[in-house]
Amino acid sequence: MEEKTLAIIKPDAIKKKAIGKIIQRIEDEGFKISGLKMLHLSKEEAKGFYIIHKDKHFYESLTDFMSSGEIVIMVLERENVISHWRKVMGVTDPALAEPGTLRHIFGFSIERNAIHGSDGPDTAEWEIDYFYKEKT
Ligand code: FUP
Repeated sequence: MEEKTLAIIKPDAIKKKAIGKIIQRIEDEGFKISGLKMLHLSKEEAKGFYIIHKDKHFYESLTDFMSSGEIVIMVLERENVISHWRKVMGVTDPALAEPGTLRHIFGFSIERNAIHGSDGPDTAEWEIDYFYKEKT
């Protein structure tokens, strides 16, 4: 089976009406979109998703931002999907992201950086489960 990753279009990019442009880029880059949904996370859901950062100084602010509006969640597939998506997305801080990357084009700050992508196979599996596994 091909590798999968979790991609998120964050609230800042949604407010900029960039969903269409970002999905076009995803298709142009050869990704298959095998899951897609729009959600508005509660503060608790955002905190759960970023639990790995719970002791960081930016945790409160990041989870406020991520629960401030709708987001679009996607499961992407492709050869080398995790590394290719991170390349298309660009580094965390939009000011340092290479021209042409999504964070360079649509990001505003290290927090409001428009896009998310899993950082490895275990994280991808955990993140996909977080949004797709039936909660019992
Ligand atoms: P990335 O894998 O590029 O999304 O980056 P990180 O895992 O380092 O960061 C996770 C999230 O925390 C990012 F969406 C941005 C946010 N963040 C901040 O809000 N402030 C910081 O100083 C660092 C990261």
